[in-house]
Amino acid sequence: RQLLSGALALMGTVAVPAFAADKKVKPGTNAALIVVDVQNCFIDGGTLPVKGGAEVVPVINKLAGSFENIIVTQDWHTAGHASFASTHSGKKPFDSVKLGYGQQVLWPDHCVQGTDDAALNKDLKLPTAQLIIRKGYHKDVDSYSAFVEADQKTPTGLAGYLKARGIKTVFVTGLATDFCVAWTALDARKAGFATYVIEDATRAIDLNGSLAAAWKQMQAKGVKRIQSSDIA
Ligand code: VGL
Ligand code: ZN
Repeated sequence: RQLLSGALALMGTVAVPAFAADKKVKPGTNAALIVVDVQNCFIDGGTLPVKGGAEVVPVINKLAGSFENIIVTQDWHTAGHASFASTHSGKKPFDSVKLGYGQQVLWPDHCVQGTDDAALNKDLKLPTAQLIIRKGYHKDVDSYSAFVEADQKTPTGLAGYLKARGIKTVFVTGLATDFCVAWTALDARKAGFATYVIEDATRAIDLNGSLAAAWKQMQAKGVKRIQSSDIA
């Protein structure tokens, strides 16, 4: 019995560090950090604040040091955009409506092109970011995803850009977990990228169970759910 417990104790000491080391992910030169919509609109004081949105900023600033390639996105709507409740008579924010391409959640007016509300949050410090990609700028089509608009066919150009640069793996962060982060991660998988979402570098809107549904879909499509502490 003594021998057995000794062996188990030894296995324990060996197994724990090996498992932890296995779990750390080191982003290589062919990996990119995608920072989704860390804009004033989605942070307290903005037009569509995400609970705890400001808390992702220091996490993302720190993660940036582990990446050679960083892409930033901005939700960038026209005034009177189709995703705004105010555009549809009798509708209020968080209602939904059927548009040409399918069901659309309606939001407060937010992230209007060129406004301070649509600017990147001033505490976000990403001097090494290489591309800022804007989305949602077609008046009649929303775009949660940084890759493809809500019509499911109009590309933003991001997949082509990443492929042209030899990027194979993307790590998605930002706001909001269950909308723009999830749709971006799902489309990254569709485009053939290995895809991670760094959970503590995101915050969710969580509308009618949308957060749990988003994780379920992402996990079904092979998106890996990790924490910033898992990045080497
Ligand atoms: C977003 C709702 C509307 C997001 C953008 O960035 O997740 N959510 N527009
Ligand atoms: Zn939007």
